[in-house]
Order: sequence, then structure tokens, then C-alpha cells
Amino acid sequence: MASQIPKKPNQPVAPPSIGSDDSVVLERRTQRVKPPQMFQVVLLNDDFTPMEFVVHVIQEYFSKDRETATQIMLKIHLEGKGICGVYSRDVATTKVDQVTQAARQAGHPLQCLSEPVE
Ligand code: TYC
Repeated sequence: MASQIPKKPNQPVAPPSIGSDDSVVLERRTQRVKPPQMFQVVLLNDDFTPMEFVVHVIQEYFSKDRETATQIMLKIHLEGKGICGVYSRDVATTKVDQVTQAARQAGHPLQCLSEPVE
């Protein structure tokens, strides 16, 4: 027989227990699993990395179209830093490593880091 208590999506239910009159008791539990911490990947401005290289990096590694990538690059250039994307910890770490390696290989000092989203 189907559960008698309406269940919100993903709302956990305790294992059924048997009441004193042999009835089956389903106890609703509040959600215990909190969503994972997310990390924003940030590029920092510098005086040496060419604008075109930064636009290319934002397109390639953060899947932005050219116009969006250009807007993000200009924001970094004017404000000192800018968020390129928000990811799980592992994906953010991989993005930082890939961008840093691409920049060093091309001889640019571009700084990329990840930080927890509040
Ligand atoms: N400031 C750089 C220049 O004038 C461009 C730049 C933009 C560099 C963004 C890094 O994250 C950066 N060539």
C-alpha cells in the first residue's frame, strides 16, 4: 500500500515502526543533508596579461560566449577581480589548475583562484 502521509520531493521518512495497536507508523524527518559548499573561480587583474588572452581563457574554460567573456574581462580590468563561474570544490580546483597552466605555458602572469561562496 502507498504511504499515507504526503511526501515532499526528497523529504526523508524514518523506517516504519509498529505502533502499540500494531498499526504502521511513518514518521516524517526534516532534511539532514545540507547542499555542498560551492566555490567561485576568480581571475585577478594584472598589468601584463593581454586582454585577448583573458577573453580566450574565459570562453574556453568557463564556457562563455565571446561577448560575455569580454564583459567579464573588462570588469576584472576595471575592478581588479571578477567571478568567472561557480562550481563544486573539485571542479573549481580543476578550473584553477587548467587556467594557471595555460597562462604559464603562454608566458602570462594571470592569477586564478577559487573561494567559497558565502
Ligand atoms: N589589465 C590587463 C591589460 O591591460 C588585462 C587583464 C584583464 C589582465 C583581466 C588580467 O584577469 C585579467 N592588458
